[in-house]
Amino acid sequence: MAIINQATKELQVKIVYYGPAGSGKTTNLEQVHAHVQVGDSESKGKMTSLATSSDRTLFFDFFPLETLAVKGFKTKFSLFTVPGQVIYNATRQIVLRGVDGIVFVADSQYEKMEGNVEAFKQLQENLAALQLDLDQIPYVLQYNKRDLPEVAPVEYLDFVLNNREVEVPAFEARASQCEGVFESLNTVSRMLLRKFLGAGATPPGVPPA
Ligand SMILES: Nc1nc2c(ncn2[C@@H]2O[C@H](COP(=O)(O)OP(=O)(O)O)[C@@H](O)[C@H]2O)c(=O)[nH]1
Ligand SMILES: [Mg+2]
Repeated sequence: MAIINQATKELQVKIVYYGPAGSGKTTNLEQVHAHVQVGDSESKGKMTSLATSSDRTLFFDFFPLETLAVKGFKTKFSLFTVPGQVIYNATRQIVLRGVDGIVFVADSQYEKMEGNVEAFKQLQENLAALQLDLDQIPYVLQYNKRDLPEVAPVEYLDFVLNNREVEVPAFEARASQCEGVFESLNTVSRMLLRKFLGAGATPPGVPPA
């Protein structure tokens, strides 16, 4: 749940990277952490691991340079990944608590389609368990690993994952090359800023050229 502090003029939003194991969620966070533009070193938190397991929940937050002046509000973005392995569903639910926006990271490879579908279905179930509804939460789809040979066409991924009542923005990505990473983050951030501040487009930051 976004926190709007009228006294300090701070908006705090929580974005969760969700998807099947190995789709590239951690890679997204690492790329954002490495490349996001912030005002000074204090505006970017350390990448923190919330749990000790082979597939960790990662977290960091930052105040991007570009959003400092949206309606006088400073916006703090908190980014989380969830562990993708099946056994960690309890952790995924905990991480989803208070979520404002979601980047669903799908693995574009044909052989991963069932895992994508399963994770997407489980996302909705996990939200329902928290009395949340995906229809009420801004989210984008990221079709990652486009560099690999056996990937499904975008149309197919759209057909499988983006066929709900409202079509959402979807991005092709090569997260390990930082391609599509900021496109996804900026878009979901823009949706959040619009929702909570009614502000126009103000992406959280582009990586250096
Ligand atoms: N070929 C390719 N590999 C990727 C891409 N993005 C991530 N990976 C790799 O996929 C593996 C799983 O990525 P990771 O971020 O740990 O997935 P997570 O389980 O969703 O957090 C790692 O070896 C990454 O380097 C991509 O765009 N293309
Ligand atoms: Mg991971």
